Parts: sequence; C-alpha cells; structure tokens
Amino acid sequence: MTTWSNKSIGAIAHTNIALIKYWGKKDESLIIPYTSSLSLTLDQFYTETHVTFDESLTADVVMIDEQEVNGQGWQRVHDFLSIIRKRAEITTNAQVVSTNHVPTAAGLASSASAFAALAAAGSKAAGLDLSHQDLSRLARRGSGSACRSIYGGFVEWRRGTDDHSSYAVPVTADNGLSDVQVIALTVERHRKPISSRQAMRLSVTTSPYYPTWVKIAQTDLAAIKSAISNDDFTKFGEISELNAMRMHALTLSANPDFMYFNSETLESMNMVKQLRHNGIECYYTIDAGPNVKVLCQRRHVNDVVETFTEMLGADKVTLAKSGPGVHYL
Ligand code: 2P0
Repeated sequence: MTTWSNKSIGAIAHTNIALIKYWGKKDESLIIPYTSSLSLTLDQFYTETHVTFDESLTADVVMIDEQEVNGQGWQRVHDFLSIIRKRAEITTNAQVVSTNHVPTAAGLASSASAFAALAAAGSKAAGLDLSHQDLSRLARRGSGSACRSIYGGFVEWRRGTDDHSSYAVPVTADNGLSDVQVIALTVERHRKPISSRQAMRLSVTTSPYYPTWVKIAQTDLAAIKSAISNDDFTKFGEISELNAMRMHALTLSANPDFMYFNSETLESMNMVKQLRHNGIECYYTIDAGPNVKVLCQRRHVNDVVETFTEMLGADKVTLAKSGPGVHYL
C-alpha cells in the first residue's frame, strides 16, 4: 500500500530523436520491441504535465494544450493511469493537464515526451517513488519511444524480453559528440495518414526484409555506440543515415507498400548530399513522417541552417541539440 494525497505533481520530459530506430513490436500489449534502439533527447521540445488524483472525480479528466480530450486519446491516457493505479493500489480518478512545448514548426512527435512526463508526474502523484529504470519501463507502456525520454543526451533502449527487462539506459558521451546539432525541417505539418503502430505491424507481418532488419539493427547499434565513444562524427552520421533508410525500406517493401516521404523530403535529402559533397558534413534521419532531421557539428550549423532557410523558409527550420532527462517541477 502507498500513501498519497491529492497533491498536484508536475513533471517535464523532452522529446527524443531516434538514430537507430525502433520499428516493430514483439509484444504489442506490453510494447516489447524486436530490436534495441538509440536516441538523442532534444533540448527544444518538451511536454509539461501535471497530475492530481482526486476522490471527487467520477472519471479521469484529460486536458491537452487547453483542450479537453475525449475518445481514443482519453482512452490511451486512462489505460496508462490504470497501470499506475494498479501498481499504487488505488482506484481514484485523476486530472491530467498537459502542455506540449513543441514548436508547431518542428513537426516532431510528442508521444515520447508526453508519456515520459505522464509516467513521472502520474506515478509520483499516486504516491509511488520509482527509480529512473522503473519510470522508463512504465513510460514504455504508454509509447515505446517514451522510455528513452526519461534520460537526457544519448539513450539506448535495451529491448529485453519482457516487461521487467525492456527499458532505456543513458549512453555516456562526454566528448564532442554530445554537442551534435539537429536541424528539424518541417516539410509537412499534417498528421501522418498511417499511425506508427499500424505501420510497424504491417512491416513486421508483410515485409520479407523484416528478419534482416532485426539482424542489422544490432550491428548498427554496436557501430553507433562505438562511434559515440570514439567521438567519430563521420561514422555516427553515416550509420544514422543508413539505419533510417533501412527502416524506410521496410515500409517500401510492405504489402500494401507505403512511403512517408514527399517531394520536399526527397529534395531535402538531396540537399544534404549536396552539402556533404561541398565539404559541409551533415547527415539526415527521418522518422514515421515526411519531416527530415539533419545532423551536423557546431562548426557547420550556420551553413546548414542558412541553406535550408533559403530552400524551405525560416518557419520550416528549427535548431535543437542535446537536452535533459525527465524532471519534476
Ligand atoms: C523511434 N518511431 O525509434 C521510431 C522511429 C518512429 C520512427 O518510435 O506504438 O510513438 O507508441 O510504441 O514510439 C514512433 O512510434 O510508437 C517511433 P508506439 P511510437 O523513435
């Protein structure tokens, strides 16, 4: 049994960008992935969430960006709160007030920061005092990538084999690579037509290349970890770009096939290659949507930002770098 009061607890978690991608669940209900992944938590984009368990509530109340949430969105938060309630041995309903500080121009997913912040604020409000490892396992149940947002900087999600063994750990980078710059290019602001959940399932069940992805993801992860510890930006960038394209090959080879890129995605990818050809070292990575994130070192950031501002307009270009892990307010 835990002790708790109806105090409001606030937490902040930052979003993260995967460099070695998570793409496919071995266990869909517990969110256990087929492969381990590695990300960088970003400074610019975060979610602030306040949770209060309140005996006077007849149901959970969910407010996101000042709007009351119903339907599927409410259900997802309710199910997640129920995991916390079960663990804390309480039945009280909660009020969740969440604000996303993700610039609309950034086009970054907020489910990672949202569920990491909700795990931290919700568990503490319920009277639980969880370690970072347990917070990571809990956040994973809301959204896979959220387990990585518990930590700042580079983070590895160790796939594990069950609920107990699948969680994220920080990856030390006390050298130049901790200063990597991420330029987010928002070529599309609309919601993706196919959710990551459906897309992953389709890739796992229909792409003939999926078993190869599981093998290669392990090699890519080992290679990027060694690039990080050797402060080797070139290897780091090459592996990030390659791994992103290997993930997208799973969508192209699914049945029915699908593609996240639009024409501006392809133009941005070509521009990154052009810049590289001209001696401005940068690489791209792309998630489950058409937006492109460009990786470079600080010495080239002005050139990269200027090039894409000219090409796409300033409102589509957002600069970020390594950010912190989850913290309480
Ligand atoms: C990642 N993505 O590693 C990969 C790369 C998108 C592309 O994790 O179903 O919202 O909630 O576990 O974490 C996006 O999927 O998926 C994602 P669920 P999530 O960041």
